[in-house]
Amino acid sequence: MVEKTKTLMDRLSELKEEKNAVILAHNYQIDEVQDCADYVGDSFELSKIASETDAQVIVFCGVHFMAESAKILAPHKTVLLPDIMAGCPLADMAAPQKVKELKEKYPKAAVACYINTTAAVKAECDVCVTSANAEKVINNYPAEEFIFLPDQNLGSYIAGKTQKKIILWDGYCITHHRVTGDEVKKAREAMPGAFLMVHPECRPEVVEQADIALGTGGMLRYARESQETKFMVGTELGLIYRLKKENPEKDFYLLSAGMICPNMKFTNLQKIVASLENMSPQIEVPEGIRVRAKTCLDRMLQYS
Ligand code: CIZ
Repeated sequence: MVEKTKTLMDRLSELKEEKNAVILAHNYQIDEVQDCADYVGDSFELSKIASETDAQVIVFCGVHFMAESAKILAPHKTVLLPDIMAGCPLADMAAPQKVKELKEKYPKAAVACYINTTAAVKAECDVCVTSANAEKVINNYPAEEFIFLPDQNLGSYIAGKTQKKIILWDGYCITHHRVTGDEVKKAREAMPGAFLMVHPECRPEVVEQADIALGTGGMLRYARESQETKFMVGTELGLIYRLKKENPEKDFYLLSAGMICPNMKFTNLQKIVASLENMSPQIEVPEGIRVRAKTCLDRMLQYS
């Protein structure tokens, strides 16, 4: 470990004790952030940990909507997002006003939102989903028609798994959507025999060519339990670090060199230490929005 990192790690340990803090890192974070975290996981796993931990301060190393979800579930805790500019372009593709307009246009439809939405959008929706539980929630929720937002690719994927009617929103994750069917065809030719797992945020033509479509938690489980030893991975680069760490005897290759989310790379060890020293930037959610957004998240638990 280089001297500077060691000093920062020592300082982080002192601050964690002094402030009674826990460090949560998303699966897409850079290596040093994953290594210094108390827990690494997907956004929902981390929000649940946030709500159950005894720590008073939660340092959420991810993007803005994730820290908001932690604050929604743990309103009495201080939630820090080490770089306030770490946003989610996909979450920003949905605004509460447009949700209200669509609800008027389709009065019989329930509104299901992906967890990648702002608290203000969740407050307008009936039920939240993650990529891991979307199919189950949609099939179990008592409605026959859904407005699904904001990810059109995840929405199309679910539409193929249910008899229910899905009205798609036109949003997408820039990191997953950039991969084309042609690129996948070439990647498969270049690496015959590799098992291809992709995220359902990828385009339908990419998902069709994959061996399996899973969220990050599902990919980690599959890699651990399967007999396969060589994987091509169609999701954000950060997951490759965790996959290799947990399965040192297996090989993992990123499906496409462009699968890097710039926002997920904003956070580093130095910013985590600074956020605890300054107790900033803190995430706040207005109570009126928080209570309604929590209902949307609670229903996800109820129907998944
Ligand atoms: O829910 C999450 O953490 C995201 C954005 C992706 C995933 O599949 O874990």
